[in-house]
Amino acid sequence: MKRFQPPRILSSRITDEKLWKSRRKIIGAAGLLGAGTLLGGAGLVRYVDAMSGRPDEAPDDAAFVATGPLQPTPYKYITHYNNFYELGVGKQTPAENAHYLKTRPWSVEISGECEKPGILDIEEILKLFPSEERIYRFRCVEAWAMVVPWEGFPLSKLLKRFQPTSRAKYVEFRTLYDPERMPGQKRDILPWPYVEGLRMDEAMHPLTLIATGLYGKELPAQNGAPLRLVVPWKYGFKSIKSIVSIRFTEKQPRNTWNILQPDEYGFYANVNPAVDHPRWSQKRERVLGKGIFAEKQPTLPFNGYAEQVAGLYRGMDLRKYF
Ligand SMILES: Nc1nc2c(c(=O)[nH]1)N[C@H]1C(S)=C(S)[C@@H](COP(=O)(O)O)O[C@H]1N2
Ligand SMILES: [Mo]
Repeated sequence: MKRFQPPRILSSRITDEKLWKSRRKIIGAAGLLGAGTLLGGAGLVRYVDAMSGRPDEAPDDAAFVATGPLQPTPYKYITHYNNFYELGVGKQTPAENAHYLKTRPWSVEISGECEKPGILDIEEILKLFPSEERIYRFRCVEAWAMVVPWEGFPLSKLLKRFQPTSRAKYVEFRTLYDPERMPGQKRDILPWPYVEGLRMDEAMHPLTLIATGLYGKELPAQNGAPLRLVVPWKYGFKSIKSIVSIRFTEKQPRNTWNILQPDEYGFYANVNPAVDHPRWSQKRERVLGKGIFAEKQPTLPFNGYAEQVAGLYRGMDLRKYF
């Protein structure tokens, strides 16, 4: 694996990040689970326009401070250290190949166990479901971590519109299959298209987000434009990008990484420092943007969202259902 070289900072990107910071006021819990449960926890956190920033990474950001425990990772890292095999297997190739992924026209088909299956155009989706900002921790199974200020809406709002039946126990998601727009699909590195799945209660959980933007801007292609899933208490691979199909199912769907290596990647993939990946520890994580020599930080159960989601798994053996 190539060692990560911090990307050159594009001045346009700096402006994006600065704009975002200057226009932000107080960001609360968006009325979601009630601010009380969240503030001070690792979930949605309250930020104010105030000050700080590490001079080596955001020299122009000397006037910003996160008052909560979640300080967003600089835009350049979130957008230049990606996993998106459809746009290349390197960490920086998705950004380099972003121009291949044309995101218009785009539509999403909703099918399976629901009363009102249908197809929604991306413009319609953006109109129907106004976006809110959610600052979430992100933890890749490869043991790196960051904090991402997403824009998006709860997946539950979209799903409810199609009226899932009582037979809908799971939701399956698929990425676009189009080797012209996704040149990585010309090679057999993964079985295409990329597929992911959630249990219905996970999909309906208020933390589960459809992201359509980043730092107050449209989602960059390399982060899964025009819309991707974000499940902050699960390892990164569950957060499937560039979705074109959502299907309600009775049976548990197989997800791409589980098909490929079932002993390494389970269906649940809840962040769990107590259950190691067969080839490496999951106890600690490297924080992107802090430099490769910085001390790793401990990984938290459910990536810090245990208070909100541990109840979904009560009584389950999380070693077996990893
Ligand atoms: N379609 C698709 N979705 C994907 C992937 C992928 O290769 N293809 N990689 C996954 C993995 S392993 C991770 S860690 C996250 C990375 O998201 P980010 O690049 O926005 O940080 O996307 C996930 N979603
Ligand atoms: Mo990942």
